[in-house]
Amino acid sequence: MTSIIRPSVCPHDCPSTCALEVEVIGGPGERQRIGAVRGAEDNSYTAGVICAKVARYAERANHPDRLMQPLLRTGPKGSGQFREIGWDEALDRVAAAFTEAADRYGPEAVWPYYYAGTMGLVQRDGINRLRHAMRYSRQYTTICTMTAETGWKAAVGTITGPDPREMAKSDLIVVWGGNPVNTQVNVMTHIARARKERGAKLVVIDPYRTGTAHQADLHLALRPGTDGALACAVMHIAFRDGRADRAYMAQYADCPDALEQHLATRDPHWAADITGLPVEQIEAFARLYTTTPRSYIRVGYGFTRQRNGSVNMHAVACLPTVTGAWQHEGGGAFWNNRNLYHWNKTLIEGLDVLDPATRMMDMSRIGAALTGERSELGDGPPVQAMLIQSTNPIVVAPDSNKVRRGFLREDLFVAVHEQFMTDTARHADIVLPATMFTEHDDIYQAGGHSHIQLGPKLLEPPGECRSNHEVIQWLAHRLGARHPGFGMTALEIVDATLRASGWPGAEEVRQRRWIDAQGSFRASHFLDGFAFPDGRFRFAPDWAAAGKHHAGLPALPDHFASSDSATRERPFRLVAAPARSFLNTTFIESPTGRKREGRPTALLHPGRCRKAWRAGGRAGAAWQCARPDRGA
Ligand SMILES: Nc1nc2c(c(=O)[nH]1)N[C@H]1C(S)=C(S)[C@@H](COP(=O)(O)OP(=O)(O)OC[C@H]3O[C@@H](n4cnc5c(=O)[nH]c(N)nc54)[C@H](O)[C@@H]3O)O[C@H]1N2
Ligand SMILES: Nc1nc2c(c(=O)[nH]1)N[C@H]1C(S)=C(S)[C@@H](COP(=O)(O)OP(=O)(O)OC[C@H]3O[C@@H](n4cnc5c(=O)[nH]c(N)nc54)[C@H](O)[C@@H]3O)O[C@H]1N2
Ligand code: SF4
Ligand SMILES: [Mo]
Repeated sequence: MTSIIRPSVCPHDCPSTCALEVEVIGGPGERQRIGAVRGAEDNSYTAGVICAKVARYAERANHPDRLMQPLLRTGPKGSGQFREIGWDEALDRVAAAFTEAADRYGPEAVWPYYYAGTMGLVQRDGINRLRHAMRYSRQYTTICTMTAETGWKAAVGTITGPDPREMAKSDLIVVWGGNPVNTQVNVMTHIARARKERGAKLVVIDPYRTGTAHQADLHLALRPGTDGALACAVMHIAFRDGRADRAYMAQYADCPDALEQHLATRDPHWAADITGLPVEQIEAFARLYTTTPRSYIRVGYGFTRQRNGSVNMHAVACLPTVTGAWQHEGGGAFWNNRNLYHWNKTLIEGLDVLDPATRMMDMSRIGAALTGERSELGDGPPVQAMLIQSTNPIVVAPDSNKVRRGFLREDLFVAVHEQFMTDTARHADIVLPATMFTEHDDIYQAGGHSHIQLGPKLLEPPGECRSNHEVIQWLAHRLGARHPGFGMTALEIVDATLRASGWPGAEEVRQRRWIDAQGSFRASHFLDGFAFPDGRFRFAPDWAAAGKHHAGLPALPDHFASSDSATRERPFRLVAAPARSFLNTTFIESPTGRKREGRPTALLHPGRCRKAWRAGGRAGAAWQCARPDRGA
């Protein structure tokens, strides 16, 4: 069989958004499939490196369990009993259920629900066009990024930062609450460069000795949820030892004097008590950080997955403002580049027909919403019908028992558009088979670097798989939804969106392979100021601007003790970080990945385990562990 290599881009929810080269096996007229997948050598961020799970994507795309045909439930909810039906019948049934729910309860009884299975802008977000055109309930998109985003924006004002490729020019890289060896391998490429070429140091701040921590010169294994305390102590030391850049702060920060005064009591002893780190280790890290101008903090998501995540993110973002590291090449802090791309998503999402009066519900509270709690429903109708694309809420949303109970409701109609029979799909009334990224057109932005890339359709989908875009168009047609976007192909929407956002059109992007949207050095290092009207970084954030639940948040960076503390019955805090071979719940069907991950296990520090066991475990507490002296 013939095979050719075609350019593509990884669609998954990973900051690396790798530029790919995909082998397509089989010519026109033959049954086509994908073969080898490699990272593009000539993309300056991907630099030829991708993760192992995508390198063996053929295992996923050509998997025997892929959904190939629309399905209708024949057994009880969740039984997994379905029979195959045609697309017309499937779509007619979805449209009929939506119409019935809307007629009986009003359009807000329909709740389209999606997340990040694909990060393509058209295939992921097009569901919002249908939502807005039909005045269905809106989705407050809170999973994963909300706490991080809130903390970062409160400090910096926008979501960009110094070019991540500059890490190669840093003398110190601090990976704070992230585990890039597992979660975005390309960060390690650029760190490796800095270490090899400049002898740069790597510090990792993580409660857990991860693969990334394993490679570090210094690993600070603090208690979960105590990053704000560590950040405060480092800033305290900077002021104490005369290494705070007062001239920089006078020009670029809002209230350095108030900060200095506030930090006077946040010394390393105070932080040691909270974080569990030795004072000497805090001092050593602070010395290294405050004496290295080219210090780059690569901020992860992991440390914001705590109730005080936004406060801790804000505190960490303050560090380079105190030292002035933002000014230097290879210096500053970086979380995500989301605001680099200035998308105009009117066409994709139907923003011009959005009615702000329609109900908005928090996607993380889907359990409460589906089980009818008024805190979520407000004074609106119950949720009676859903279309779910690109997400697996029964497994990924919090309070999963409640989520499952909601999905078992007999009077709830659910259509799930999926590539595999996930737990969520198993609970659906109708299952629709979805394409994979090589089987549809889309455009992608990178969170962890600065490229816009086109991911073109490379081969015909197998079986009856159809894209998210096609399903939205067909449903819009059946439901009588009106919007110019409903008459366009995915590629036409890509092209129009690029142009409306000030970028070249789709054909030019295809020819150039990617657009590097990185701003100038001055802009990305905030040399003309941070993204607030007065240009000043916020040591004192305006939490009220972020949302209504701001009461009690600290006025300046601090340890915000909002997490549950250990008790005799519940002496541990679980850190549930991503597996290397899976991506959230994607890739769990991969035989190689399953073999590598084995069964889920929780790791306990042997000393802690022994102590807790002595204190209460024996007496039949809520947790159990193997006898600690035999190793847990
Ligand atoms: N292989 C793989 N890659 C992935 C994913 C995956 O599931 N698997 N998921 C993707 C997605 S959606 C995301 S959002 C990113 C996330 O990727 P990262 O930004 O790397 O974040 P996490 O992996 O969630 O957590 C990183 C680390 O934070 C640590 N951590 C937990 N609590 C704390 C704390 O309180 N303080 C500190 N300092 N550290 C803490 C955890 O031990 C973990 O090692 O990865 C993406 N890439
Ligand atoms: N238990 C658990 N919970 C988690 C996490 C975790 O790792 N474990 N991670 C947390 C984080 S950081 C995040 S970001 C969220 C992620 O939560 P989700 O966005 O729900 O991510 P996944 O669980 O990977 O589910 C994505 C689903 O989309 C499907 N999919 C992929 N591409 C397409 C497509 O083009 N069309 C359609 N229709 N479907 C597609 C995949 O087959 C997969 O089943 O979960 C959060 N919650
Ligand atoms: S590292 Fe992330 S973006 Fe790159 S191929 Fe793997 S999952 Fe995709
Ligand atoms: Mo995520």
